Amino acid sequence: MQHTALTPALRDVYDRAVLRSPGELEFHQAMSEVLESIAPVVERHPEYLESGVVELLVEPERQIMFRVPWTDDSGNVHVSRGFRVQYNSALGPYKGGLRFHPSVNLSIIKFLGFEQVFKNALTGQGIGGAKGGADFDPHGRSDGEIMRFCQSFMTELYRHLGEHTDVPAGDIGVGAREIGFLFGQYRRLTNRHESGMFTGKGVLWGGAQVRTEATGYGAVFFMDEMLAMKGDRIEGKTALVSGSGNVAIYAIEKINQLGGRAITASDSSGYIVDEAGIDLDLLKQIKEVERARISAYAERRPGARYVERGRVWDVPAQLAFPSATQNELNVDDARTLIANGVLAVSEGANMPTTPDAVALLQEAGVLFAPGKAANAGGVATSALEMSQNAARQRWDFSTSEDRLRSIMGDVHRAAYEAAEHYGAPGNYVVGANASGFRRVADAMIAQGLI
Ligand code: NDP
Ligand code: 2IT
Repeated sequence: MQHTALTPALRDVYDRAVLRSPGELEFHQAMSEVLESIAPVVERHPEYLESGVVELLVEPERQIMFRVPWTDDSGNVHVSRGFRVQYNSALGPYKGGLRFHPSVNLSIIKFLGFEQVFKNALTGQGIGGAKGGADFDPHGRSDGEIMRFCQSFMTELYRHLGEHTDVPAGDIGVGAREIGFLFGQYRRLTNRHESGMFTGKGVLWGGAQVRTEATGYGAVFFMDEMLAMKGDRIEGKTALVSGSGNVAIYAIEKINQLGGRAITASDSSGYIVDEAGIDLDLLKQIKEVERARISAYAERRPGARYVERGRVWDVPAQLAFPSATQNELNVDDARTLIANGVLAVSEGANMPTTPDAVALLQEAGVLFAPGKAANAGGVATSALEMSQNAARQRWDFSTSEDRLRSIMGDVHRAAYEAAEHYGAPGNYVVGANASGFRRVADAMIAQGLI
């Protein structure tokens, strides 16, 4: 990878981290973006480098890897690998989701944990950063198989969790069903109904209103804030959304509520285009109830078409919300989006846009919101769930949504102002990283580095 913007001192930090973690390409990618962004910060404040805080920040505080044995419905034994990377707890208890997907490995969990540290700092909610998961593939597994997997996973992980220690939530492959099974096993093992040790819980048993919707809604609120700075708005605009999971579905819902028109959704097999606007009830029925493939949408909706294995970014539209997975929008996709006149990109997923694609979009004047700012609404609402659990309160939907909207406004302002302050006006990547970095680094220094 090219590091034209890395100063020699930051490059040394990067090179040492890479030597210590060879082959962890996603982690290297995430680290390189942050280190490049903070170059103007350490130039003005050399004490960050001199104190060693940058070097400490790139190394997780703790990395846990464990065996997860489970049996399928035919009685066959399988072994998965579980992870929890507890990255940084300077600002609060470790906080971040669990991902169940066959691609999961240490590099992916480390990149996600690293991103989470800065994202959580940006929310201003007093939460540290972590990520975890397993290389388990939930697709096509029965409820019983999912339950046994979750129970086995938690049987090992529970000793590392707790409301003041480490508080997981969902991510790819971990939704309401999995969180129920994971929480139930924790309760059984500890004999504690410890609401604050998990977020994204069912609303009947301690879950917060709007947590399900929060990441997708938040990515759309962030887009709205960016457009507003240019005197523009979502209303009347067409939007591309990739993915059809938790983030994508609620991004589509909020785009439509704000008067935009979301026209695509996708999964790992292909994408659908519905120029009339996505029928959200149908999409939810197929994805949340039936857990079927996205192709089923085109079979049931007149006028919609399904494109197998295509690139959702080939469809012309004004706004784009990559909301599936990392590195799903590459430099060729960026070229296509620009040629089709895209105005702005808001990342619902974590690191969905490759670094060269980000650079190209920014050079073309496309507004670009990095995931650690744009998708921070999910974890911010998790922090609101923790507050409600601690106070034994339950806020209603509109109060919770108002809080989310206001937090996204704060996140936007922090990233926007930091970008201006550090000489990169309009560059939300620099702004988000610089602002998040300073908050975590200052807390680490105040608490003593060694
Ligand atoms: P879900 O599991 O609910 O949905 C994931 C969607 O992305 C599915 O449509 C899935 O398709 C697709 N997808 C996953 N992996 C791939 C892949 N390798 N190639 C193509 N498509 C893929 O996950 P979420 O919606 O929760 O998460 C989506 C993204 O948002 C992730 O990057 C996650 O880290 C990020 N995020 C999630 C938050 C949350 O609160 N849930 C908060 C902040 C960020 P298929 O079913 O075919 O695999
Ligand atoms: O990437 C993320 O921010 C999440 N998956 C949500 C984390 C959380 O603790 O709510």
